[in-house]
Amino acid sequence: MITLLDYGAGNVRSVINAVERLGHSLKLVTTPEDILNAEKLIFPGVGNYVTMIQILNQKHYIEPLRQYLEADRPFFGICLGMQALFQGSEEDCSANESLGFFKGRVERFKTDLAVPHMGWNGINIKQQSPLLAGVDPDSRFYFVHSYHLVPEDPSVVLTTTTYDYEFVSSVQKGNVMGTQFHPEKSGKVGMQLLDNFISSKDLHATGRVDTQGNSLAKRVIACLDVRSNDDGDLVVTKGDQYDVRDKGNVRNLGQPVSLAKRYYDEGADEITFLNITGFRDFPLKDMPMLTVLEETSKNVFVPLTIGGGIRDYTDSNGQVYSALDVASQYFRSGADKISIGSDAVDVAQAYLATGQKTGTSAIEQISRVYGNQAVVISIDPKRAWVYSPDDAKGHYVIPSSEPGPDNQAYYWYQCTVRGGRETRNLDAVALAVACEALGAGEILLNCIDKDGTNSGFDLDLINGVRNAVSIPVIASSGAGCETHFSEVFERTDAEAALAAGIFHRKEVSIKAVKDHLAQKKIQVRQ
Ligand code: 1PR
Repeated sequence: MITLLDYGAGNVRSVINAVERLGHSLKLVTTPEDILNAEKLIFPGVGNYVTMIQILNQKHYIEPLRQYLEADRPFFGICLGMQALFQGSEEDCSANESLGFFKGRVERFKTDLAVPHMGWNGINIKQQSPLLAGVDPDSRFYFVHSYHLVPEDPSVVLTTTTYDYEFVSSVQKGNVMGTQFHPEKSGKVGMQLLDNFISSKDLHATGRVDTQGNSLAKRVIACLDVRSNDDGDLVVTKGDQYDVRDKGNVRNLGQPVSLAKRYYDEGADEITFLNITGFRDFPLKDMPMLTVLEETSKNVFVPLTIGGGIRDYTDSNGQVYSALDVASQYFRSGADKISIGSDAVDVAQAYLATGQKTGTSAIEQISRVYGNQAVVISIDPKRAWVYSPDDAKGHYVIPSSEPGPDNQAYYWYQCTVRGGRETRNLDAVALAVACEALGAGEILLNCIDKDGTNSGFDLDLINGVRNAVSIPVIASSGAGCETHFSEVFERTDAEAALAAGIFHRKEVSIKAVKDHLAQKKIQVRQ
């Protein structure tokens, strides 16, 4: 029997699903005594360090956890669950008490690379441990964090990982261990590691080693635009420049849950669901997307992002739901990240107009509770043509290689809301910068002009946004063949590339994309 410490934030469903998939039953901690009675304890932590430590203190879990750890009983901390074992974090300026089992602190990445460190990275193994039995030293695991450990005692280091510099990515002392990466999101190799923790009778490390692992891979993401078709069934659809109808009917390209499973099996590094009519249908009303997430997360052990309809909402009975309520439901149902589209434009416009952060916007609230790595901004820009840069003062303007519809020589990337139906006087670069300042952790950069065209990614747009922010950017819209992926990674600094149509129509497989990238010497997870 595995005991899971769920302090109520982040996606613990994935860990539950992974443990159950491995054939074990699981008990959730609901009282401090449950900790002391555990045989093996897993503590998955995602999100915000301050929130986590506050909750552990409020629930009176600190003392029993300390007793459990001091007795050298089996403990596995994941991400924040490992960071909690140390004495404190740069993220937390309050007087809250951490577990302090290991000496050392948690510090923010100091690098010019994108922070959060997000994606599939390798491990350099420093100790032989039953936890890593059967794990190929060339494996990559899924990381998502802005802070990393700085232990005082080097003998507790189990693995390190390189992201600009080498940092500690897992620790072990006796039966107490933890990983910065997420085994429950790391596909088969992650399942192996979890199984090792659960099944090994003796977990003690057996000696020093020194292996060199892989570096961070570029991510290939499959995107599923989801909506109800005209018969009311939830389907994956795909448009051309956001028009998803063909002869008046919504195109049906498959069922969301089975398609997501197919992409996981084919090697997708992440799966993104966009509820494309979320702007008009309140997501918590009949909750079909929650069911999609619940079902998908039972079989898919890579990160899941969900977008559409994340905003404050008042229903016909006057009941008020905050964007945080909506996001919390999504996280509880198995999402690792939520993506905000229309609401982010409204929030950014208000912020840019006043220069004031209210602290109450969806971006700020959700990132405060779940961490900024969990908040993706989905941008839907459309080219706005102008004759001269002076016609678009204050915007990021591009000289066009082809003349515009009325012979214009320039364009800028105008933000839209409601699935491209409304435009705003705000450009995509300014939106991305404002959202980063408000607490977003990643940008999903679509382009309406390119969507569904198979003509390649919009490299000017991607460079404009990527060079203006320090958070990861996912290039999206326009992928038509394998070379478009190598082009976007060679000619921009995008951390990930997303496609929909070519995967749904089976024109190009995820494996073919990855084989091509590997041949071009671009790091990918195979
Ligand atoms: O505004 O917070 O409710 O979120 C709505 C979400 O739905 C946004 O993320 C928005 O991008 C998305 N959305 C709204 N309408 C559409 C539509 O297509 N009519 N889909 C839509 C956006 C764009 C990409 C697409 C890529 C790759 N889809 O996700 O998958 O362009 O396509 P390709 O590889 O086939 O070219 P809110």
